[in-house]
Amino acid sequence: MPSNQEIARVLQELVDLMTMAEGSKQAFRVRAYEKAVAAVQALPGAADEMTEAELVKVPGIGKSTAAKIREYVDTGEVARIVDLRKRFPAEMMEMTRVPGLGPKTVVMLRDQLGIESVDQLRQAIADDAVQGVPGFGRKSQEKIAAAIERLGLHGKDRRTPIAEALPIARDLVATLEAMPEVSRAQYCGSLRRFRDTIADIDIVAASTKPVDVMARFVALPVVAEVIGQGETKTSVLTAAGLQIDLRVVKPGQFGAATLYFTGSKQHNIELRQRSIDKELLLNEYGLEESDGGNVVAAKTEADIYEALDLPYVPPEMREGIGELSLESMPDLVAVEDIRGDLHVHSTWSGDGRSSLDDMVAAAAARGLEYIAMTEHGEDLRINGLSREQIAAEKLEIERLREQYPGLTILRGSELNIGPDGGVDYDPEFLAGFDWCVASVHTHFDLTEAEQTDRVIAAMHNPAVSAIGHLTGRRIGHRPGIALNVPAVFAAAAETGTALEINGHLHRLDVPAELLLQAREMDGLRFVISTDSHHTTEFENIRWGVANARRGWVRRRSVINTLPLGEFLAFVAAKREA
Ligand code: DGT
Ligand code: CA
Ligand code: ZN
Repeated sequence: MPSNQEIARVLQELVDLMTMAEGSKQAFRVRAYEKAVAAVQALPGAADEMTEAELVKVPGIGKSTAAKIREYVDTGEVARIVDLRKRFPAEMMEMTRVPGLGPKTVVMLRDQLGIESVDQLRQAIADDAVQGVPGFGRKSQEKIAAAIERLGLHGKDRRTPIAEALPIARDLVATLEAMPEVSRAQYCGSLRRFRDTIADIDIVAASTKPVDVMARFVALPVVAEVIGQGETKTSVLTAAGLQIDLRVVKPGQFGAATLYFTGSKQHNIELRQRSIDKELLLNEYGLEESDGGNVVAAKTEADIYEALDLPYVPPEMREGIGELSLESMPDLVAVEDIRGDLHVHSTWSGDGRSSLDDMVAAAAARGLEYIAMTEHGEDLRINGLSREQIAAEKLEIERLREQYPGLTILRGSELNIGPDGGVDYDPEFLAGFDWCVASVHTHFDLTEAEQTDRVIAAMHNPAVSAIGHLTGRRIGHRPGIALNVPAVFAAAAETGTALEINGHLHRLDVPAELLLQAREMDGLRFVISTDSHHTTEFENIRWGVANARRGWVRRRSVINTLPLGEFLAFVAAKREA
């Protein structure tokens, strides 16, 4: 029953726990499990239907991993993980999210000072109790304290990155919908609005048998602890301490419930006010007449908006920031509009995990009209491509172009923006590429003025058609670089440089809050890309689009919704300017 995604997640937990146990990401067993995660994600069939012998035959899955997969499928648990969780509790694991805290340091903090959580570390730094511990000089203490604040990793305000929560919620919805008692299920709350971090997962299910549904829910392997179990609401915790609230409602009230629990609170308040003005009453059960209680709408969200004479508001826009005052909704970009993917890596890049042939085949199978292969530029150590490698890759691309006449394969590069705004190669060599995206991969600590200058300098390079993952943030792990955002947006519009909206769930970069700042700007153009390093990651286009929608990005400002000719004209316009 567990999906490949769920199994991959279990193995990923094993990777994280083993990293702690071995003290290094490079340890042999850590690498072995890491390979297995990728192998399971890439499996064409269902892993839970494979025998141990079949699993071992899959490249990347060893004997011990195969046994653990079967153990999980058969028992809903892996004994090794249960053991390791006792040694390294979730709160301790969370400490490794703080930049600068590797597994060895975390273990040392516990062994020497008894520090077992981010909260305790924060307190210890404040009390000046970490002096003398190697790696905790005055300067690094300040850095770590600042990172803890910025990442919101402490106290009741602790938030979980979307990359962790979304797969759990999607699996849970699929599991609930597969139950015979459940007619519909939907994750709601901040996750459905596509915030990049969430406090808890809110799920609504429609059923006439709530007691049965709750009983099945608390028995699922994802549930580590039950906080409260009732007929309409049950709250549980995952092993990582993430809270999940499940509400079961009658099928006829499903729309009213998902609307209410999707929020935001501010959006709900405004909807309720609007209802009162119409002598109606809105709550999680439905929209009814204030006198008499006749139900006007409840089954679907669309029914309720319509009854309030409002256009349907997409979940990503429900923040109470003016969306209910609009005459009509903006023509937001949608997944179906996307024709090309302009940020794609293969094993030619050191960190790519699928071959060029496989990446191109996957892009063609998805029906993409054009892609750009953007391997890392030579300045990126280990992962970058020399000019000779670029020349060799060119031959491969030419062969693939003949093999896939329906797909246009652009030859590109992901260039590295140096501290002064310079990029890889030289102008003549750069002119040979069809499309280049330039990104910040180093020097994250420069001042706002320095970062702004370097990004704008890169925009003035005619070969740079787009800026990749603008802030360089890793959600929940590394904050973005300091930037003068209005100045960067103005320069992008002026130079005809597109801003990438990176769909990787760890990045979602440009962040939606920044996109919202650009919603009145007319000249700015975006490109929504997956930054795929594996064939399965083309799927991330959904998340890039969702992030764009949360930032109110319209279809017409996204250049990879354009037919190929118009898209290439955008690239040419900057080069010829
Ligand atoms: P989170 O969990 O902090 O990431 O953000 P949300 O938006 O998921 O907030 P949460 O989980 O507290 O509540 C889920 C939704 O339920 C919220 O977006 C709107 C609705 N809701 C919760 N409390 C209230 C309330 O006091 N008034 C109204 N109108 N709606 C509420
Ligand atoms: Ca929530
Ligand atoms: Zn990059």
